[in-house]
Amino acid sequence: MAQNTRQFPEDFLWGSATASYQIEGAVAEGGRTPSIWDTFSHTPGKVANGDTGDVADDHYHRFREDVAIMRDLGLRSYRFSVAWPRITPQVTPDALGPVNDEGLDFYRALVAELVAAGIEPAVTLYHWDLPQALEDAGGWAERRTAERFAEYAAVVARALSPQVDTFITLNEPWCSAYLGYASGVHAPGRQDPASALAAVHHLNLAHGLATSAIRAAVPSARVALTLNLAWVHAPDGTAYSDELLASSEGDRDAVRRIDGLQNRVFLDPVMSGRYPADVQHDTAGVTDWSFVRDGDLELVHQVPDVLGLNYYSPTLVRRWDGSSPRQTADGHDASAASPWIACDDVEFPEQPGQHTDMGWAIDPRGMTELLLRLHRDYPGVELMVTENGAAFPDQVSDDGAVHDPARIDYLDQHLAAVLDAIHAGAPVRGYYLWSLLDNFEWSFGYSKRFGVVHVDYDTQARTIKDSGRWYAKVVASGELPTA
Ligand code: IFM
Repeated sequence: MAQNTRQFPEDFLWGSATASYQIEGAVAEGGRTPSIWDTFSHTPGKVANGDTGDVADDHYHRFREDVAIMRDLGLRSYRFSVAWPRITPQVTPDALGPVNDEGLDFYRALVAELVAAGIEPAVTLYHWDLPQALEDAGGWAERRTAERFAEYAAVVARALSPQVDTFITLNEPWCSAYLGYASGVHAPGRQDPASALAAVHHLNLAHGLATSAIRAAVPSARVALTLNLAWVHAPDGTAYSDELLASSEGDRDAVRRIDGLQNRVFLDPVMSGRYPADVQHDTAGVTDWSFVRDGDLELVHQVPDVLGLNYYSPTLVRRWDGSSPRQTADGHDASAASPWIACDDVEFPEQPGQHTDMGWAIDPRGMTELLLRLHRDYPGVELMVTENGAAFPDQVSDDGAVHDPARIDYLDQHLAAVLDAIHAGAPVRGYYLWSLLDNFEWSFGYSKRFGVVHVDYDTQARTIKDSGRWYAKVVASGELPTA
């Protein structure tokens, strides 16, 4: 009998993902103190329409209803993040401060609800809501933030184990470092490339220290790291390969640089205990990298049990000729500070084809390519798609439903791309759809909808979209429908 090529492995973990500041609300309840996103979103002009996460999806009060929706959808796993300022609200750069039981109790209750519904929790420890007090002392540009993070990580792991067995140290450190400290379009909104590169190192250090701390506190825990890696390619099809390190010219140089800043500056130290020499060389005019102390690379070099990939869109680059209008289809504002440090001669042309409401090109090939690259470079490590999904301008129709065929199409294509990687041998253990609920999309506020469940922000009514029903069928059958 022919192999069903649309069928996933039997033990494939089907889930969906959210993050604390994007859904919880209740920012002043349960002993929580402000995070950098509270400060940033309350700063005029930083977030579309002046939106904040003060209420968001009110998940803090409605988590039982949300877990019931997940159960109805038949989800096997739920990835959520813990808000650090709920757990140690008095943290300072020198001391973690007392643990706030009320904060832990919220997550204990959520985990209990999930387990009772037969849904496996996966916990992200840092999804961008840094306690403001730490930012006031330097934030991720300051080494002690990484040290406190490791202590906080062990507290959470101890409190939520064994009901939770997978702890993801960081979500997308690329965004924390470059959007937070170089372009400033994310909290804390700083525009200082040297601080951004210091943040890169301290985030890597935070992963390493936290991994050791979790493993010491809870030896049975599985530790993961989630990176938003880029499938970087040029108009002539050149994609990153190590050969580009030797011959860097024109578009090939652009591919190498962007790959270095987005992929290798995180993968190389964590997986191999070294920083990419070309990135250090390219950025030597910005910083001397003296924030990397003797012995740090051994601390950072903590290979996770699971590597999480967040993939949404491809990254098309080429060498900018210096005269024609510079293209920035990656979404950064050409007239403002760039997240791409020492890349003044790189531009991001628009990729032809369809785009989501974020303006992101739709190209599932990157999903397969990145999973295969991770498998080739790190053969023993389990892989997980920890985020994938799309924003579209959904509306509730007169029939009361939300018809979102474009999202169904996007999910179908990207799940097929995951299957391609599995068939080629990549050990991809699961997939978390971003996102369960429409939510606070950072500097875009509530103007972008990623959920498979629609949220009416006036009434907090939840409506499962067509894509949610479609995903439920895929989860139940373990296979993609044939066209
Ligand atoms: O909403 C974000 C999420 O917080 C991190 N990954 C990308 C998503 C969509 O932009």
